[in-house]
Amino acid sequence: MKKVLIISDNLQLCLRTLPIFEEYSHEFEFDYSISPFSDKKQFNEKLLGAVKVFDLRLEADVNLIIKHYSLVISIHCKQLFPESLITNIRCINIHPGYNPINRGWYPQIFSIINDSEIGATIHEIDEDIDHGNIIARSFVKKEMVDTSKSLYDKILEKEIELLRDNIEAILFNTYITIVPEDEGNLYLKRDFKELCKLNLEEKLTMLEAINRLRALSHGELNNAYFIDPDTGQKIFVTLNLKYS
Ligand code: 0FX
Repeated sequence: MKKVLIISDNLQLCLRTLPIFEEYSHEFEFDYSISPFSDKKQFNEKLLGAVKVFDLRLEADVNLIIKHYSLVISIHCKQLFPESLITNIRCINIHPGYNPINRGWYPQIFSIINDSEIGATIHEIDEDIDHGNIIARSFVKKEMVDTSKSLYDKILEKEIELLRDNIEAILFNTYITIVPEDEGNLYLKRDFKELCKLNLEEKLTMLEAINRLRALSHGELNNAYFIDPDTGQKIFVTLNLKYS
């Protein structure tokens, strides 16, 4: 039986996609794995199985994957795939952005800031981040009332839908890819960190200010902050939006 490795650091998405893979368990054996920095105990409990840990910086781990698996599917795996892995096995990534418009870190945040289109993409992994040939992609509607969290939730649904619609073609390698139109935009974790620091002296229109704050509002998470001029302490800011 062909073995497929699913590698992830996002438990929520793993749990949501598990039934999609399970439908093919009579033809493929699926193993779940995580990165060394993810919580193994939590993944084991929720996925009800022995989750493996692979450190893709280690040659021994990469060689093990190459030896045992014929396909690797990244479901929000936060590790970079080394060249030896992507040249020896077909590796596929599910990305919470519309390639090549929103490559990289927390795409919905940058799509609100830049007012760019957003969606989800399934693509082959090449040597650059979220850059390989596209297997499937689809837009998600972004509304003025969206925060990072509400937009992210819509994107997760779209990722699941794309996976369900394309799982057979992915497993049996029967899809036709699209070459990304251009290099698009790539944002990194440090760009997000930079956005979070609010400069009280910065001049913005009200629209720009609202967009910055809703882009950085993600439920209870502490993202945007400014420094209290009186105490020097960090004050976190989140924005709540709703229609009347
Ligand atoms: O798994 P994931 O949804 O996705 C991230 C990247 O955005 C994605 O491009 C990459 N392919 C994948 C491997 O990692 O990330 P997360 O579970 O860490 O965060 C989910 C959302 O939560 C994120 O889009 C924004 C929000 N968030 C998360 C943290 C940790 C914040 O707003 N602030 C935070 O500090």
